Amino acid sequence: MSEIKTTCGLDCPDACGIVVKDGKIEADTSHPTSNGALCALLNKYMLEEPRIKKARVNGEEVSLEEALEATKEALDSHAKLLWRGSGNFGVMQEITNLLFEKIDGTTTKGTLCDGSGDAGIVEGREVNHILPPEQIGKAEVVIVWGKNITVTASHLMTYLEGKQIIVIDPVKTAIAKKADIHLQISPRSDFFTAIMLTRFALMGDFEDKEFIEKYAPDHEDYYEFTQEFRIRPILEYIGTNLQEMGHILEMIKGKKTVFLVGNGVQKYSTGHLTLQAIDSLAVILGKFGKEGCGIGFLGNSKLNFKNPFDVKTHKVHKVNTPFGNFETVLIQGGNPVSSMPDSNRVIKELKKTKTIIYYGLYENETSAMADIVIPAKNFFEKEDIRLSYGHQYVNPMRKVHECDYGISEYEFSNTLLQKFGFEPLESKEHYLNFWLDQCTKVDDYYLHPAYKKSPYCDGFGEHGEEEFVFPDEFDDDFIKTKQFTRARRKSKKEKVIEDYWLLTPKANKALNTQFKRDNRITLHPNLGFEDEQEVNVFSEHGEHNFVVKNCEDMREDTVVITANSIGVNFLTPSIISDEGDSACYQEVKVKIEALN
Ligand SMILES: Nc1nc2c(c(=O)[nH]1)N[C@H]1C(S)=C(S)[C@@H](COP(=O)(O)OP(=O)(O)OC[C@H]3O[C@@H](n4cnc5c(=O)[nH]c(N)nc54)[C@H](O)[C@@H]3O)O[C@H]1N2
Ligand SMILES: Nc1nc2c(c(=O)[nH]1)N[C@H]1C(S)=C(S)[C@@H](COP(=O)(O)OP(=O)(O)OC[C@H]3O[C@@H](n4cnc5c(=O)[nH]c(N)nc54)[C@H](O)[C@@H]3O)O[C@H]1N2
Ligand code: SF4
Ligand SMILES: [Mo]
Repeated sequence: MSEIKTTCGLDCPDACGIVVKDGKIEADTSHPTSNGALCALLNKYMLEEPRIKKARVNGEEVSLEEALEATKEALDSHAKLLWRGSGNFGVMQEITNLLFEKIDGTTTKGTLCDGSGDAGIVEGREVNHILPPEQIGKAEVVIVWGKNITVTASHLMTYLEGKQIIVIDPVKTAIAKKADIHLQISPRSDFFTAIMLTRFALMGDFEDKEFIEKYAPDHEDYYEFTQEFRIRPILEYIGTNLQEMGHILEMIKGKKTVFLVGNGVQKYSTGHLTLQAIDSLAVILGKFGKEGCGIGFLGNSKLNFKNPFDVKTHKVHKVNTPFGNFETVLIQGGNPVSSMPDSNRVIKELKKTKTIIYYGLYENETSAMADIVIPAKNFFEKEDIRLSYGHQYVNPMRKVHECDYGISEYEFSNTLLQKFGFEPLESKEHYLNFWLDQCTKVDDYYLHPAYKKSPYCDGFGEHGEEEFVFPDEFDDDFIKTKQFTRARRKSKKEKVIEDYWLLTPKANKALNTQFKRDNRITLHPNLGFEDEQEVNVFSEHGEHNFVVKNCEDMREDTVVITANSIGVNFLTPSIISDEGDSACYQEVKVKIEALN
């Protein structure tokens, strides 16, 4: 019987170990964090998804060789851009950078994902270390803050067993239903929540004096800063009260506490401040650098790695990419027409380009606009290395299937380099080993070079020599203009309802826009819509129709359209976060109009 170990390459923090036995996919039961189970995204939805098998040029099916020749001609232009998504989390995805460097092309900077949160962490701690899952296991209390853990990082659930759980989320998620306390806050009020908890902690002597004297000597200035925020209106804005805040602090007092913070808190222009304020709360309470304590955010999977694919090309922004400035745009491993914010803007810009090349696995909104379509190979069909943004293990993704269509990123780059008359790439093994050689081997797995058993146990900064940096100013244009607009419907007959917060979390049957798509808007029954009713949802950026699903788990001022929904990003803004070059999908309010 043949047996090959590999890793799931989907953009998911769990980065599960897989064993392929005689072609059959099974969970790797000896993998340290994946608990002997794989999820339905891999086991079912990915396997069912129809692939692009044939290359196309101008709508006609052609041979791969002809499509690569057409790609060469299109890239042989004055202005060409590489826009890469995160459809496959392997490091070899980035090898196309080497091609773009040689042909004097442009690449992108910034992120659609976790950049603003990351920037806030770096501001406070200087370096964003991954919290090893074992530390979650050792905690007594776990605070799940803006993370839909049962859906987006389900393998962390076993680490939560037997713990007290506090959830801070505008939606009563599955984990919120199991929690000891669920703080169902107003969206985008996390910064204030952290500030208030910190202020009450300091007022009630909950702080860890020894810890803050040593690692955060500016704590007194920070206490003053928290006092600039008026308690009553802010608690009302958050949608909480003194008693609830007190319960949370009592529950954490003297307990080993881990904070698991998700993307939900930082899809806003001020996301960096939110993460820095949550960090500050944990610092004041002394919940850093000790066993069973710490903050797990999404983490920087490439921290401390030397990256052979870092290139010095000209770069444009990934959030509001000016596609129209380029003659040729190569889109690899992504579906920007649907996944980028402000779809109207994206489509208008892409229409200005001469040639769009889509290089991916599946048909989607982006492949539909492409002039050239190149079928990719999936992560079972090529060699790669998988890093994780949720744990410390680095694993090879091995070729376990032959596939007679598609081309790997390595072959694609190498072929085009040679068509342009450049030297070929180094061997595949050269690049794979470049990454693996930077890791330490433990049994069948490799440890990340930035791995720390208990991050920040010697203090903050790269070498534990820095003090924690607290935020010292808060400037927020969005709140000034929209702070107290409340969702309301004056009478049942009124058709248009004002200003709902739009949340766009991830869905369980999709990995971003891959696999099952949706068309639902979930909202509170008190808003007076019927299940299955069709509504037009609109914002200052655009509009789209969705189908209503009523749900008591919602706040009355908030609606949810999951990130896999067709058309969701017609509603979202393409603004860039104040720090971290990140998208701000939720910096928007929407209106809803009944259509029937
Ligand atoms: N099944 C599945 N898993 C995935 C993905 C997927 O598409 N599907 N995508 C992967 C990727 S790319 C990423 S980045 C991760 C992200 O995974 P998560 O970090 O879990 O991010 P989201 O699903 O966007 O949102 C998480 C939670 O934030 C809440 N939320 C929204 N706004 C706010 C707010 O203002 N404050 C607070 N406190 N909470 C808020 C939402 O209600 C939701 O419960 O998931 C990964 N895992
Ligand atoms: N409204 C809203 N929008 C969001 C988000 C949100 O929370 N709300 N989340 C954002 C986040 S966190 C993220 S990470 C982005 C993700 O957005 P994208 O990076 O655009 O990812 P997907 O939409 O999943 O598209 C991935 C595509 O990659 C292709 N692919 C998969 N594997 C391979 C491969 O090995 N090689 C090649 N060449 N192609 C491959 C597949 O064809 C697939 O269609 O979406 C963002 N968009
Ligand atoms: S998608 Fe995530 S949870 Fe599912 S198998 Fe892959 S890594 Fe594991
Ligand atoms: Mo993401």
